[in-house]
Amino acid sequence: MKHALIAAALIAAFPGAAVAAGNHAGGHGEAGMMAIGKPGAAAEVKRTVTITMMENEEGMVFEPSSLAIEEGETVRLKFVNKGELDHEFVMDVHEGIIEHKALMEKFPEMEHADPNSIKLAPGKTGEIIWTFAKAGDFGFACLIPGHYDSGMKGQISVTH
Ligand SMILES: [Cu+2]
Repeated sequence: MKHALIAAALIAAFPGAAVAAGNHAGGHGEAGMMAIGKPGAAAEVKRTVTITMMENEEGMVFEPSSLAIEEGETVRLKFVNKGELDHEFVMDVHEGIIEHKALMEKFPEMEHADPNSIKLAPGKTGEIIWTFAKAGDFGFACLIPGHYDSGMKGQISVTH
């Protein structure tokens, strides 16, 4: 309910916000398909990558901060929040991340339940199984205000 109200407020405030807050599925035909791919099936997983979220002396980081994936590959992304703060992971095209970051700064309470994102409290673990259907350069980030600017961002390179 809270989310619906915020969404309505966003759409009222920014006519373009529905696109930024949505799943970017529009116009691509296949349900759930984003430029970066779509939720994958566990049976298709060939590889597991563990991504740690944490704070360190320099700021906040993802470890590793870059992923190299083959087009069409389904990967189990496992997340461990080893920090003392909540962190999240959102993956998207770079423009999508920048738009979403601006929205989060305006509406810091915004929660997302998009399949391409996960938010973890300190000490928690989670996973996303994802099919990187198309080649391209993508990004990931923690969009909790201040975290991206402290270093919580990375790159996903999907190649043929
Ligand atoms: Cu964070």
